[in-house]
Amino acid sequence: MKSIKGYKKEQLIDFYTTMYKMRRFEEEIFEFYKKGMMAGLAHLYMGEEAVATGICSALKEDDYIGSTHRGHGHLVARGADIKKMMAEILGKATGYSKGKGGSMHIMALDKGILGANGIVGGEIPIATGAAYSAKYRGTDQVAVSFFGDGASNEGTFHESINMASAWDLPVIYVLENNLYGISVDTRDVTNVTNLADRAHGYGIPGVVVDGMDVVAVYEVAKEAVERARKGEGPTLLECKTYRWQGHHVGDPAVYRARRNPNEKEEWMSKCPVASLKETLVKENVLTKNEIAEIENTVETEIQEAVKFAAESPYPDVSEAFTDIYA
Ligand SMILES: Cc1ncc(C[n+]2csc(CCOP(=O)(O)OP(=O)(O)O)c2C)c(N)n1
Ligand SMILES: [Mg+2]
Repeated sequence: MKSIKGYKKEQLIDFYTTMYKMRRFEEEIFEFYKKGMMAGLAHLYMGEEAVATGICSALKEDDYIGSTHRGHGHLVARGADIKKMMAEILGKATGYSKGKGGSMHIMALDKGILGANGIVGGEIPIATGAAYSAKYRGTDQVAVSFFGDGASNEGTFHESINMASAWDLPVIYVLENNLYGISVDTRDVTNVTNLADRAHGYGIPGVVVDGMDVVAVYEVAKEAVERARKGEGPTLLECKTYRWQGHHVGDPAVYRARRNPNEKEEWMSKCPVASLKETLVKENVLTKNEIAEIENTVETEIQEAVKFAAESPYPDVSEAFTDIYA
C-alpha cells in the first residue's frame, strides 16, 4: 500500500468504514440470491472496493456519478441509503426506484447518482453530458464516469472522451479494469497493456493506478478532480483491479478458473479491505479493538437494512403503469 503518512485519522477511518460496508453489503446480497429471495441477478463489486472509495472520497456532495451494472460500490461510496438500496435489489416498494429497477437501475439523484446502467458503456455519455451541463451552467461540479474494460471497447467511450477533451469538460473517466468482460479476457481482445494509453490519442492524461490500494486511487482521483474543477478538462484513470466473484451471482466463472487457475487467489491476496486494515493496525492508527468497533457499527447498519428490505412490501399492482415515460 502507498504510505498513509500525512493522512488524518478520520479520513482513514472513513476509507475503511466505506470499504467494509461495501463488502458486507454485497455478502448479504449474495445470501439473498442463494436463498432465492432475489428475482434476477446482481453483479458484485467485491474485490473492487478501493476504486469507488478512493474516487468518491475526492468528490463534493453535488458532483455527479455515472454508474454501471456493477454499481453497488459506487452508491455505497456516495453515502446512499443502504436500506433503500437493499429494498430495491429485492424489488420492494420502499426501494430507491420503488422496486421497479432492481440492482441495475438504482437511481439516487440525491447523491448525484445518475443511475446504474444495464447498457455497457451507456453511462459514459450520460456522465459526459452532466459535465457539459456543469460547464454550461458555470458551476464547479465535476462528473465521474465509471465503466469497465469491456466498455472501453464501445464507441460511446471513444466518442465521449473525444468530445470531453475537445470541450475541456470537467469529467473523470474511471476505467475499472478487472480483466474480464463476462467471460472474455481483456488481454485477448485488446492489444495494449495499459488501456490508459488510449487517453493520449485524445490529448488528455491517462493514468494507471493500483486499484487495490484506496490511498493510491484517492491520490490520483484528487489530482484529476482538481484539474477538472480548474477547467483543464478530463482525465482517464485506469484502475487495475479484479472481481472476486463471477460476472454475476449466478456465474461460477469456470472459464476463468480453467484458463488462469492461480489468478483469483493471487488477486485475493491483495484484498483492498484487508490491506488497509493491516496497515492501520501496523501504523498504530487504530487498535484491533477500534477496528472491531467500526465493524460492529457497520454490522448493525447492515442487519437493519437486511431486515428492512426483507420485511418491506412488494409494489402494488397499480404501480405497474406509473413512472412510465415512453
Ligand atoms: C451495449 C451492451 N452490450 C453488451 C451487453 C452484455 N454485457 C453485460 S455486462 C458485459 C461485460 C462488461 O464488461 P466490463 O465493461 O469489463 O464490466 P465488468 O462486468 O467487468 O465490470 C456485457 C458484454 C450489454 N449489457 N450492453
Ligand atoms: Mg471488466
